[in-house]
Amino acid sequence: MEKETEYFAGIAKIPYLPDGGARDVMCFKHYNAEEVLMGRKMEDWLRFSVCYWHSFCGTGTDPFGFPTHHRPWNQGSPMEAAKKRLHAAFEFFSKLGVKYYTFHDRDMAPEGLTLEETNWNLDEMTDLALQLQNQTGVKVLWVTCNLFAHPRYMNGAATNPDCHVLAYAGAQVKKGLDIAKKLGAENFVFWGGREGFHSIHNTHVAAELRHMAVFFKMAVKYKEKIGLKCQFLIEPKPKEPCKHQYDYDAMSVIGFLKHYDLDSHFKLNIEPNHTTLAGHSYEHDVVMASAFGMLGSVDSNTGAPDLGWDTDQFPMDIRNTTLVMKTIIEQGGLQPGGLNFDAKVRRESPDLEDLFIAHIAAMDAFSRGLRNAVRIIEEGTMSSMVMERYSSFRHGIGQKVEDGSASLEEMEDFVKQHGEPKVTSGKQEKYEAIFNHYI
Ligand code: XUL
Ligand code: CO
Repeated sequence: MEKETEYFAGIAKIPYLPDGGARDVMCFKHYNAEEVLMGRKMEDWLRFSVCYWHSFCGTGTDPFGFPTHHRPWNQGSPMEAAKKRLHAAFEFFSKLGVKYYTFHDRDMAPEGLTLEETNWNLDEMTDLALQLQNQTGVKVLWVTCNLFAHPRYMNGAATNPDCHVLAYAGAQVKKGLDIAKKLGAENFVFWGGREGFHSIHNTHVAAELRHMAVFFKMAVKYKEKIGLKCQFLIEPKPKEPCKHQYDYDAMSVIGFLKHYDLDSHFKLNIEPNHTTLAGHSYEHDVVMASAFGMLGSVDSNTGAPDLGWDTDQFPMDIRNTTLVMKTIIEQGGLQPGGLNFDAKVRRESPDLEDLFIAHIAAMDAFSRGLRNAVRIIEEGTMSSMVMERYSSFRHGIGQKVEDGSASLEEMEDFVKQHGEPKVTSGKQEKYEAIFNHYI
């Protein structure tokens, strides 16, 4: 057999060198995969995943400029390039030491002239993917269907006003679920980039939401039929490409799922850059989804607040990673989800080594976040302050409110007996000072 090209020649398996200096960027200084923290290996808390589309399909184009990333695997016919890309990706995963990857159906294999031809391309490419997965031990964190790039989807997929387009999306998802099963994907994501509207004048919002719910129900039914064991995830985003997207943020999606009785079949894949686009703080939707038992996975990236669009940058801020990891530990981990780097190296970072530097730095940022969160939780200073803050709910009238047995009449009796509540400081600055102690 012909020997496969080495795409990242000169780069060996990335080592853990905790004493590395400031200029040593091709090593982990904090991520030590096998090290056990709070009873679990770092790699199992973090479950890092590389996304296929940005790192292997991205070319550095932006709305104003041509490609700047000329990758050696983008050569030959579309299918030849797809195979080279897959080999390059698995070399990258192995050298980086990441156990998971994520992809859209259309990143993996080019679309043909008909649905049948497209599906043959997918069959051929996923045969190769399965072979490479078995050789390297790298697994699929999640698969998703690209229901937004092709012109047929310009008015939406599951919410398209034309049922013919909805049918196409359904056929595509059916195949997506088949390949999820074939490759042993642990999750399946729905991101509705064009499920929304640009003009309220031409949009029947109630009908579109109903159709989207029916679409999800068909997916649940087919998943059960083929015995696919994976977690379904919806990824909220408020806008871009639509002016308004139905899956606006965590709470909108949770409300939608509950309304249509779909909440037992889905969790959320939260992407912080989408959260900040919705006008929330970085950690907001991670915390909100977790509070409802709905946090399934995280597309670990960050935006640039001064730009205000989806810049998909690698997460580098230790405050943010600490808050996310604290939430993840508190809910007992993210499995079967993970931390997927839905992030792209900048257009101005075209070197192949930039792909490594970006992932290593982001993995270290999350490892520092994990280490900080472990200290915060193990030392318990903040949690005991929070416990104390809510202590009135542990006895008497508070306990009755807590267990749902209280009435308004009892509230009135209580106030008549005890008068005015005393003014209590929220101690925000004290919490912030303590949090900073761990960063
Ligand atoms: C788009 C986005 C997608 C989803 C998968 O903003 O985040 O890449 O993660 O379709
Ligand atoms: Co994403």
